[in-house]
Amino acid sequence: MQERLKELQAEALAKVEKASDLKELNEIRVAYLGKKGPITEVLKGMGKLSAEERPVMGALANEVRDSISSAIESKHKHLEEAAIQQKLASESIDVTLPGRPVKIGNHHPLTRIIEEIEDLFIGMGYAIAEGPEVEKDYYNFEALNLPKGHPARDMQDSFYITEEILLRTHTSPVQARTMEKHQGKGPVKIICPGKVYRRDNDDATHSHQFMQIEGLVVDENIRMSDLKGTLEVFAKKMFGEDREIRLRPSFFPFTEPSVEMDISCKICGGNGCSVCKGTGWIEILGAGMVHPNVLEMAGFDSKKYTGFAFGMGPERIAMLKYGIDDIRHFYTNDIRFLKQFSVTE
Ligand code: FA5
Repeated sequence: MQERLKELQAEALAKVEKASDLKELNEIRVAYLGKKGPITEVLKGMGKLSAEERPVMGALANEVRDSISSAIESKHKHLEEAAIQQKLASESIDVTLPGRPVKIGNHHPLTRIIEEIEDLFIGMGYAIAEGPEVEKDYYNFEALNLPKGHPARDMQDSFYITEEILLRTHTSPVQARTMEKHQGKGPVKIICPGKVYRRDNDDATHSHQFMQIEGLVVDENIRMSDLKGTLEVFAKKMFGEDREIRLRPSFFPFTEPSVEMDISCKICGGNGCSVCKGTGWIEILGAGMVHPNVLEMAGFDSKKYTGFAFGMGPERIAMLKYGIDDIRHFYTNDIRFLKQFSVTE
C-alpha cells in the first residue's frame, strides 16, 4: 500500500509538472484527489490494516495528498500568471502606429468673415447687439424715418407675415431698438450682425436671404469725419493697407447725409477691369449720419447728440476678399467649396 501511494505521488507530481494549461491541471486534480481517485481508493483499504499500520499509512496518505495538492496550487499560480502575461502580450498597443485621422469640420467662410469683422470692431470698442429676424414694421421702417407708403420702402422688397410684422429687410431695426433702450443717453457704440430677407431675385450677387452687419455710434460731437476714419480703418484692415476708399453721395431715409463706400479694386489696382465694371472701384456698404428724426423717435435730443451708421453685406465682402464669383456658393453647401476654407487642410 505504501508503495502504491508513493507511485501515485510520483505519477501525479510528474503530470502536474508537465501540465500546460489550467484545464489540464484541473483534470489532474480531479483524477488524483477527487472522491473517485486512486488515493481515496487506497485509503478505503485501510480498514484491512492492523491498528499499528493504520496511523502510519494515514500519515503517509495525508502527506501524499498534501504534496500533490500544493504542487497543483503552485502550478496553478504559475499557469495563471503565464496566461495573464500572454494576454497582455497579445493585446499590447503599438504606439508607433499612426492614429486614425479624426475628420474635423471647419467654420463656414461667412462665419469666418463675420467673426473677423466682429473682432475688428470689438477692438475699436464696439459692443455686439442682436435683434429679432421676425420684426415689427415699426422698427424695420417707421422708426427709421420710413412711414407707411413712403416710396423708399420699395428699395427693400419685403416678406410680410401680417400687416405689421415682416422678415426684417436689413439690420437697421437693431439700431432703432438699441437707441430706444438707451433712453436718450449716449454713448451708443454697437455692431449688429444678422440674417435679413428680401424679395430679390437670386443671381451672382443677390440672394433672397443674406447677412448684414450694421454699425451705429451715437454720442456728442460725432462727425462725418469719424465715420470716414472708421470705415477707412475697417477697409484697410480687411483688404490691405494699400487699398483706398471713397465715399459717394447716396440716399437712405434714415441717414442725412448718406453715402455709399467703394474700395479700390484689388484685381486691376484701380485701372478698371470686368470685376469693377471698368470703374476701378467696388461698392461695399451704405452709411451716413443718423437722421435727426431717427434720433428723436428713439428718444435722443438731436441738438445734443449726433451719430453715424453703416450697413454692409458680409457675403459681398467675403466674395471680394476670397475671390468668390457667385453669392450662391455660400448657401448651396457644396463640400468642395466649403473645404477650401478649412484651416486644417
Ligand atoms: C441697407 O440695407 C441699409 N440698411 C444700410 C445702411 C445702414 C445705410 C445704416 C445707412 C446707414 P442696402 O440695401 O444698400 O442698405 O444694403 C446694404 C448692403 O447689403 C449692400 O451694400 C450689399 O452688400 C448687401 N445687400 C443688399 N441686397 C443684397 C442681396 N439681395 N443679396 C446680398 N447682399 C445684399
